[in-house]
Amino acid sequence: MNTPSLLLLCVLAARCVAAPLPVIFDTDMDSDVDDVAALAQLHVMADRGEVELLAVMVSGHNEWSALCIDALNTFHGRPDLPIGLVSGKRGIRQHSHYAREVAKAFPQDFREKHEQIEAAALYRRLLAPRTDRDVVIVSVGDLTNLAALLVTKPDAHSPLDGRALVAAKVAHYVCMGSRYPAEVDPGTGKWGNFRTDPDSTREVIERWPTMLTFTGGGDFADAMAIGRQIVKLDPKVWPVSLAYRSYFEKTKTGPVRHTADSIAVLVAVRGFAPWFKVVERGSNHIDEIGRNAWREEPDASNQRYTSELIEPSDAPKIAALLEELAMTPPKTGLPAGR
Ligand SMILES: [Ca+2]
Ligand SMILES: [Ca+2]
Repeated sequence: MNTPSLLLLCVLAARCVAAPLPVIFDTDMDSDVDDVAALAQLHVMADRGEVELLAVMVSGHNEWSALCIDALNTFHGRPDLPIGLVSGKRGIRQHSHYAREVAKAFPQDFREKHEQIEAAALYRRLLAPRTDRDVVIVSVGDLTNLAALLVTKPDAHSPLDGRALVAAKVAHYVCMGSRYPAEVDPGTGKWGNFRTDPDSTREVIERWPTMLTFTGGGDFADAMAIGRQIVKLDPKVWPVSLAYRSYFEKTKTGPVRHTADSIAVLVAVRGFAPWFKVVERGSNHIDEIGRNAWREEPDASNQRYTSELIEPSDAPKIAALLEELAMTPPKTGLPAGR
């Protein structure tokens, strides 16, 4: 082979290796524990070159959530990863059975070393300099931060308002929330990510300008529950193990927990194939208390959901994959001397 064709081959080969997917993770990191496994999975995918983790946003007012996130980020070798905080009166405070425990047991310096920045401002700062419409947002908590982002005004980072900035820079938003095709619980419980802040939920879903994929919870995520292997890890070494142990102990549940947030991460990074059935036609409607119903009409071409497996018998296989990802040691190695 002559030199020019060898060069061409090299260029083509380089192009075939996909660039890491730039991801912003927006989490409540409070009431439920599946956020911990989901964040661990994103870090492992970043270690493997699948993902470039740009930041983590906290969607609720629990004072331990950001510290817990920083402890997880530090464990995975990303101690300085930016963390954005919820702002305004819409964000709610939910109790956590693990965030304080993880924040106190593992190294983190969120209060001492990190910029205390509102999530909407951090979104703007991260999105503005992107050169392609390539960022993927995964929300596995309340939609409070994203509603705040959409109504931001032009600033020093960008002449675009929030919605235009999202339209220009965000390729895809994957939203873990509620159940499909509809959630019908008449109670007033604030659960499932949509009912916690219904106004923000409605605004985001009605106004989101790019592709929006919903992933469901309930039986769908229960079928892929994990935790049996995670809790076998040493909780003095592994924050994910401490989080799941603490959650199971305090809620008197276990030995497994659903993977709603992990499924959202998997879909965002690796897509639907070969497991997840997709419903393209229709759009998601949110009532006054935050219950959703998927309606075939009107069709929103940018909205779709998955809440069912193509082959239900694949559930254990997917659960095993999710648990293995959450238990993969950081590329930087396990912390020494603990
Ligand atoms: Ca830190
Ligand atoms: Ca969550």
